[in-house]
Amino acid sequence: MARRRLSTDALEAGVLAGDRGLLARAITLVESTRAADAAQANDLMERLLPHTGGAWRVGISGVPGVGKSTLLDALGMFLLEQGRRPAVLAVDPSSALSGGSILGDKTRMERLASDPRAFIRPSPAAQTLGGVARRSHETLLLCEAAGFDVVLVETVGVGQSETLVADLVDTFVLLLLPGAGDELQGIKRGIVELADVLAVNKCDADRSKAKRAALEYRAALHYLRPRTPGWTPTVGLLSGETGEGLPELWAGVAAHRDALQAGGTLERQRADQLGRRLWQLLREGLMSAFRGRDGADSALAAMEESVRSGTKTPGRAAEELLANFAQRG
Ligand SMILES: Nc1nc2c(ncn2[C@@H]2O[C@H](COP(=O)(O)OP(=O)(O)OP(=O)(O)O)[C@@H](O)[C@H]2O)c(=O)[nH]1
Ligand SMILES: [Mg+2]
Repeated sequence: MARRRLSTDALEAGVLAGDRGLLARAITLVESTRAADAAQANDLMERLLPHTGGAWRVGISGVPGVGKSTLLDALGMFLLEQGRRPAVLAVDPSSALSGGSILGDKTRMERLASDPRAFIRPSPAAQTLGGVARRSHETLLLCEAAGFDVVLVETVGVGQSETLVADLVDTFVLLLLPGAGDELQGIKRGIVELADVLAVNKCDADRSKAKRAALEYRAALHYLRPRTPGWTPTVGLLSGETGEGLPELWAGVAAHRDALQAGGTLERQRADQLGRRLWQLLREGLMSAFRGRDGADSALAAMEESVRSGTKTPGRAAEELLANFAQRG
């Protein structure tokens, strides 16, 4: 689908005016992998930089099926009622199947998707890195420049995505399932450690089970070090479907926000995130420069084969490849 390229002026003005169509075009630009687009995207981001930073950035995570999309719809509507302007960056698991153009998830965020005051940007799960879209950081900033004052970032809970999303947002909300408390013994421990606000979702289905899970998580959290100094993560009961526990969930987010703002922690956290973003982009850029040279693929494949068959050490192979890269620039 070849569309006329929009000028940076037009995109800048459109985003600043809060035009959702032009915001979507700007996001498509920053997501593009073409070199010409990347240059324009950097220009645009630089111009918009003074208009960013104004939103509260909230990550919503949890295992597939925990109810993230259902909650985002309810939370988005709740925020609209409070006069906020929410934007949602969603990861859409279903659109991976259809090639990613149509928002299968819109059925789960029906109310919010049809409200002209809100903005939803889906990313097909297939195009994400560990459940976080490649350009979520920039997309989030674009939403801020467009005047959205709460940006909700959904991620599929597949392990590494939580670390990535914690690098992106101010407050990290983790949804849990009732009866899944024993997950704490295993891999989820590291994820729970990152969470600022936790909620046992689907409490409408089995309240006593949900209550028990919340107690277990609360007890376990005592042994974990909170991400924000002076903040004790909260564990509430929630139903994205009935809306029960929603005001309490948001109150938890607001309280965490206050804790972050006290003592300049928020500024430091955002500065750290920017620093890490630079390194991330550098790594990405170096890798693509490394792989993008003529004949790089076959040279790499040959070298890898030598390493796999034991005729070359990995160290020597890396040394030779890097020397070659440095020489040819
Ligand atoms: N009983 C109950 N069911 C819920 C609730 N929230 C979501 N569900 C159901 O759980 C299923 C998954 O909900 P989603 O909102 O799509 O969950 P998700 O976490 O976005 O799932 P993925 O995007 O696939 O990772 C759906 O069938 C929902 O109807 C809830 O609060 N209570
Ligand atoms: Mg979902």
